[in-house]
Amino acid sequence: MNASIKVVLLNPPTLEEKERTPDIGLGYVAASLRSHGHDPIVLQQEDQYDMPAVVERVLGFEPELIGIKVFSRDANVVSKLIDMLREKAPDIPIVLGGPHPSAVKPDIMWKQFGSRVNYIMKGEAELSILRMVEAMQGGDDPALLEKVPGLIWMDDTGTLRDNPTYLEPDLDKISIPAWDLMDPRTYNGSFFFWMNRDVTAPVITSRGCPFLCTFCSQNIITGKQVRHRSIDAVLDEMEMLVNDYGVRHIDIVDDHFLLHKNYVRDLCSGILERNIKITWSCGGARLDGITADLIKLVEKSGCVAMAVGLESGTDRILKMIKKALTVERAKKHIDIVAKNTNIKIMGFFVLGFPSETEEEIEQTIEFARNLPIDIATFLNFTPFPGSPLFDEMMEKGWFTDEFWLDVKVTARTYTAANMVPPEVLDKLYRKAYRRFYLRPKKIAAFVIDGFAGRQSFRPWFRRILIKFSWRLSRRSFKTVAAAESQKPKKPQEELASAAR
Ligand code: B12
Ligand code: SF4
Repeated sequence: MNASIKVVLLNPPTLEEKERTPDIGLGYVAASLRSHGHDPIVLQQEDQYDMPAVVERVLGFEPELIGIKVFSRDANVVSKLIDMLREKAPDIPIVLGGPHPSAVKPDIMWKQFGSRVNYIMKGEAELSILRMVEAMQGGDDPALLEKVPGLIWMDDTGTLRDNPTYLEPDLDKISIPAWDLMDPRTYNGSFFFWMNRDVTAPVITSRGCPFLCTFCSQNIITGKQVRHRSIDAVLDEMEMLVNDYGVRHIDIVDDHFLLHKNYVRDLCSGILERNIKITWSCGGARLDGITADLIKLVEKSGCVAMAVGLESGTDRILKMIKKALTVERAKKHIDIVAKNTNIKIMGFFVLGFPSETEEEIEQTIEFARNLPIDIATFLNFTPFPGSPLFDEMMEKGWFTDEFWLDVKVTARTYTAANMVPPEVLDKLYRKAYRRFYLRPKKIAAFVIDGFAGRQSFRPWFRRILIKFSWRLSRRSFKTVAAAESQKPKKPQEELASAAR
């Protein structure tokens, strides 16, 4: 056994939306380190964008290794963070991991970060982080570096090496996330912004996705082969979260939960048999195999909401992005859920794919409007590294390698010949939200759900009410202030305002 080291694992501060739940990826890496006697700390920086404070916080733990999770959208922030850490603590080794290093081509990753960090790792990291620490403690002996799955490194001959990644086939062999290092009670709710604020924890039941949607880069991390945890392992974790951390709601964050009918049936039956008192939701749900019986069981076991990737309202785009779905089938699936349950459905739609026309975007908006879904989330198409569409667009020269060092997922920062212009997309984006939400049916549903105190809408409703009353009070304050200013002033007030 090698000497124990203190490791700070963190995600960087972000300028975009704030996370609400613990990051299980970091939790898994931490659990693996601890299972081998190391001393990890998990820091999530979602509450601040104060770089010097983050640097101070990290260094305050006196780490012997700093591990940073990098989403592509955070590449630029991470770059700055590294420079600041290096300035204050040039000798503490830094390792990067997560989606961005996994997705970006190794030479580009090396060019962007290679000279400033010690290790860059692709893919799932439970095994590789342990091997990396061994290599570090062994003075970066090339024989040890070669054994680190997913490591991108420069060998003595100056050749850039890109070790193959390792996907553990038996997920039950992986320790569950280090929940005590990211206590769900200290986070503020669910991934679903419109969901409850009960104590929530994310759980994964499987890794990997067999689909090949061309806008998605999921399989660069978890692969195409689906690996399930055993039902008992998942139920044990759920029970532990309820009993030890007061968790009341679970977000299943698999890539495509609900796809494997037998697994879903067994899991739901298990929740009921063990009488685990939770509500749950799932993101990335694929409804391909859904039946009325199964969805009723899903609801009975506590499911209150699901997010479904519907992407487009035209078959041409669905085919182009290889979604393995048609508009008609998507509608049929959604109808099965809506007719048989009260599960809230959140549809995800993407606007502005390459070659998509204005008319096609309008069709997607109308498609969303006509579906029996509760929430629609419209996203501007963003080319993520590691996705086939990204590669295609790079080949066409629509952006450069440096693209992700200066991008926000919410804004189009490149120009491409066959895409609707950014200003038109922006207009359609706003129109999509207006058309979907500003209808008597939707407004009434929110009001009824809000007053009925249905938990899934309670926090959002409360927020709207607070905003509304704040606006009202400001308006009445302004009205009073305006009326006051119209009143004839007393002589001394006249003087005071003239002196201002
Ligand atoms: C659940 C999920 C979410 C959740 C939770 C995110 C989170 N904090 O983990 C929510 C809904 C919040 C979310 C949000 C977003 N997501 Co998301 N998400 C996923 C999803 C479906 C599963 C992630 C997961 O839990 N996997 C299971 C765990 C075990 O894996 P993991 O977190 O990746 O961690 C492993 C490795 O990455 C690695 N690792 C992780 N951290 C570290 C750190 C170090 C130091 C090391 C060495 C290794 C390492 O080891 C871990 C254990 O094996 C993935 C798809 C996928 N399969 O990866 C997309 C995915 C990661 N998301 C993606 C995106 C784009 C986003 C958003 C930017 C979406 C947006 N708003 O536009 C945001 C950004 C969130 C952020 N933190 O910045 C992309 C990332 C693409 C990219 N190159 O950046 C993915 C790949 C999907 C896609 N579209 O292709 N997401
Ligand atoms: S969008 Fe969903 S179904 Fe398609 S590849 Fe990505 S995770 Fe799989």
